[in-house]
Amino acid sequence: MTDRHMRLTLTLSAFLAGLVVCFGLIFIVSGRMSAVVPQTAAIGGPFQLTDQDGRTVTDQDFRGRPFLVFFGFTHCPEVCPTTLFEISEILRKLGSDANRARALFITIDPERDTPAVMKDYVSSFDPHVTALTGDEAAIATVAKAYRVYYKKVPLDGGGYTMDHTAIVYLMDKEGRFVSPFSLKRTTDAAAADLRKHL
Ligand SMILES: [Cu+2]
Repeated sequence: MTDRHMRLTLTLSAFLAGLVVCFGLIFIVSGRMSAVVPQTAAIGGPFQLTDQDGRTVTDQDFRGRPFLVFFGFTHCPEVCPTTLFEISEILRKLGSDANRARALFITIDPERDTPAVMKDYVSSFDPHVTALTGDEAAIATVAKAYRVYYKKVPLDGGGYTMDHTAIVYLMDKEGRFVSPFSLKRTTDAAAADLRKHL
């Protein structure tokens, strides 16, 4: 092989390698898009639940306001209270604009989380947090709509705890899913993000 041939071969193989990388990337990107888009579009949906004052509430009651949605339970030792505390801080940062937003805390433990229990629990958090409960079927429906996993786990000493998805969802004014709402940032940054959707 002459030097010139050698160079040509090298150039050609570099070009081919480049092509493979390009197509590979397109494949990965398009593969991911098709996996992500239908899922995000399918998060959320209609629900009919009971708030902490015993009133029947549906998704339509939140139209016109962006809202955060978090599923949990009042007996949760750490994740739920921490998350609700952080959401409360964000709502407080919004000042009077918080009236134009909402945060929904939906129980995945309706057996223990009656409206009265929920009312007592959310009284420790920002007043713009609405606590929602319902019968087993209504909770199963809303959890499925938000693709939330939950499971009862028996405890050694009797009783039980709950395993559950701990994602905070951001929904826009029309009740459409925007994105997961990250709490792993400053309160200011999270409040600014929420404010964009008012
Ligand atoms: Cu929890």
